[in-house]
Amino acid sequence: MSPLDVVRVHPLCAETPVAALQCATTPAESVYIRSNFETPDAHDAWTVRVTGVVQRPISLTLADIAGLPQRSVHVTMECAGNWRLGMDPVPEGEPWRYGAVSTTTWSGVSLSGLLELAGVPPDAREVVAVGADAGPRSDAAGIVRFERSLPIDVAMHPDTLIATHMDGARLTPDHGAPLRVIVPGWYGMASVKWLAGLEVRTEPFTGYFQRQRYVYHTGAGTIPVTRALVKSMIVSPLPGANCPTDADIRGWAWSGHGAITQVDVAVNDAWHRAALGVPASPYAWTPFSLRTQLPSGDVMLRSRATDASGAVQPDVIEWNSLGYGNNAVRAIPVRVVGASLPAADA
Ligand SMILES: Nc1nc2c(c(=O)[nH]1)N[C@H]1C(S)=C(S)[C@@H](COP(=O)(O)O)O[C@H]1N2
Ligand SMILES: [Mo]
Repeated sequence: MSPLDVVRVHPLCAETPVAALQCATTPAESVYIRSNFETPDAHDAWTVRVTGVVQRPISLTLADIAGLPQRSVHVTMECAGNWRLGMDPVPEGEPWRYGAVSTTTWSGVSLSGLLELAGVPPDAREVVAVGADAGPRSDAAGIVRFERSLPIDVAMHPDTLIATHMDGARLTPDHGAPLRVIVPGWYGMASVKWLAGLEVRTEPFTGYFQRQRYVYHTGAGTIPVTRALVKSMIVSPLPGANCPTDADIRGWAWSGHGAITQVDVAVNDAWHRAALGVPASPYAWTPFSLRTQLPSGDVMLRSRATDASGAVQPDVIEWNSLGYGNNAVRAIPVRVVGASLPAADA
């Protein structure tokens, strides 16, 4: 079995396969990949420049960064376009199914450490992370660079990292070697790969990937895509599976707006409260499970998560033209074949 389900080869976009989605920590070779441009070449002379309204513009080498205090975060990261194919009509963009989400450990240094070395003035409002990748876009003039801005408080949070490692090994080229940003709780677009610079600003950044992409375009206006919306995913049984009547329904729930407080699972139209497990970290998905009797025949399973902010997954997503943030409750059709699992005490 291939470790990734490739959606597009150039630039590489690939999903985590369903089998790997069952794992609490995604096997490193199956962590999804989403690149807007071809992967730039990493080299030992790589530097990150910290510029803008800072007190002292600086340039750090890989050795400088290796010398700063090290920190790790264990994070569920989801692409804002995950589950785009579930929208009707399907919006433009990569045709992601359910696998543009993964959970792994990222290690490196706090981004704030670099900002503090450069000196952040009190009126700083945003920090733009500048990627080394760029290319033409059909709806923009000239060459567009991958750049995204973060509010200053998010950039200064100790768990917002500049990562050098994923799952204990050096970043691979497709995951952003030699340096990338990791912003726990935010959709993936904030976690800029191939980090070449940080620009501290007092005025809002209006680059292509800030204002023309990674925004919710709805009839009502344009809203930036930021934190991940509350979502859940049943990973067992799989859609189309043959299930015994004595079923153990399991999955993951996550949100960038707070801890998961409740997951409900529906068997056809009857909703049951699922048991919640303990997430591996505050930024990682929460396991849920429901052991229940299923009726024979064709059965529809659904899951609905609630987070600490009170946000609940909607039954139907508000369509947006770029197809972001599809966190609608998903229906999993299964066929219940009657045979029972052995009783737990047998
Ligand atoms: N420089 C750069 N950073 C980037 C991107 C990109 O195209 N270029 N894609 C973003 C998007 S949309 C996502 S979902 C994540 C994916 O990170 P991964 O490929 O390591 O899974 O990277 C983000 N960082
Ligand atoms: Mo993404």
